[in-house]
Amino acid sequence: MLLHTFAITPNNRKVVAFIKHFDLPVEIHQVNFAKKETSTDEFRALNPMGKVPVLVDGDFSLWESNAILSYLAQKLSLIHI
Ligand SMILES: N[C@@H](CCC(=O)N[C@@H](CS)C(=O)NCC(=O)O)C(=O)O
Repeated sequence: MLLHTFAITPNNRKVVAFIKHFDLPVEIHQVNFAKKETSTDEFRALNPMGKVPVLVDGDFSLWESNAILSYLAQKLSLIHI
């Protein structure tokens, strides 16, 4: 899995904290806002809103930090929805 994130904001930090706490196999990619990385067609294909965090799991992408936390928690069988 791959997480597109931006280090300093709470919505991003809580997802990274969860990943590190559970030592999940998720590659962390810091987006570069200065280079308008979230405005590219490639990124907008992952999240049409152009915001981070975005989790990519195979050909599935998910945005909204709380949705990502729920998805990861389900993967760990911490919760069942
Ligand atoms: N409700 C969303 C908020 C996402 C969000 O606003 N992300 C900000 C950083 S915390 C962002 O990507 N801003 C860039 C932009 O709006 O262009 C979540 O919890 O993931």
